[in-house]
Amino acid sequence: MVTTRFTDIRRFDTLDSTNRYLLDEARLGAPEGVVAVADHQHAGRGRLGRSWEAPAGANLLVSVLLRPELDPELRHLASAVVALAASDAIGGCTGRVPGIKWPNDLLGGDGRKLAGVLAEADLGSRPDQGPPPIVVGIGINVGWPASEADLPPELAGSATSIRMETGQDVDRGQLLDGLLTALEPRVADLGSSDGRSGQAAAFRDRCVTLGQRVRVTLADRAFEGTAVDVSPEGHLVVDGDGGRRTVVAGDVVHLRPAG
Ligand code: BT5
Repeated sequence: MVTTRFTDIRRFDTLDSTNRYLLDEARLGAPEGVVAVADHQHAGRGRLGRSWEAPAGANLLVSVLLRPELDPELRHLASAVVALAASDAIGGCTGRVPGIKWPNDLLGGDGRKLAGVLAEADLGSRPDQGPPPIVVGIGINVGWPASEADLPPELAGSATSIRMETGQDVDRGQLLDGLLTALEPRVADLGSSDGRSGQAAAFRDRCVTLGQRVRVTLADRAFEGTAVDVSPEGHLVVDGDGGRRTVVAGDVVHLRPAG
């Protein structure tokens, strides 16, 4: 593995959540680059209080601690680079590079969810500990579900895995190596303006949401339009009936195909 940043890899049989663990470590002063991997999570987190499901030993459940110097409106780029690195790593292991649904999902060929990304920042951190920590976690469905029959009713028709997509049994350790190796230069890019716009452009190139008619649900309203661009900050630009709007990842409850 070629990485200088992600050398402290902490492995657990069981944790409540790798994101929770690293947020606590960050509060205690852990540096950028600590990685937490669990075979099983008993309280895996999705966005906005949703949960992330995976049986023990089947999938990759990993979080990384970043401390990028990013203005608040650029923070989504921290999760964007993790999604990109995961897409790189899956492509490296299987020969098929998955597309990314803005803001945080990797999709299989038929639009089912193959992986989800959750970024959580500790904005109350002490200034003497450097930029606020951002913990970015990703759950990649590797071996589970093995088939549609494995899925609980609430995920039927909406989740897939590397196994289901390709028929391959990918080694989770190799996938993690690939992810961290791909992530290293992408995180380094967050430190410069050119690097950031390069990462946003890479995200735009892999973003399968563009060109789609979408329904964007925010906390207090919803609207429809066509997703036309990803901004240099990583926001989604939507051409709607009421004009062009820029949608920020943290404000979105759901983004679904319209109609
Ligand atoms: C996400 O949330 O997609 C972020 C998932 C992040 C999980 C990782 S695992 C390592 C780290 N530690 C954590 O505690 N979390 C991170 P969201 O967009 O809110 O999607 C959650 C929704 O996806 C759920 O409400 C389900 O409908 C669905 N879902 C749950 N588990 C799934 C799975 N394994 N595959 C596909 N869909 C799933």
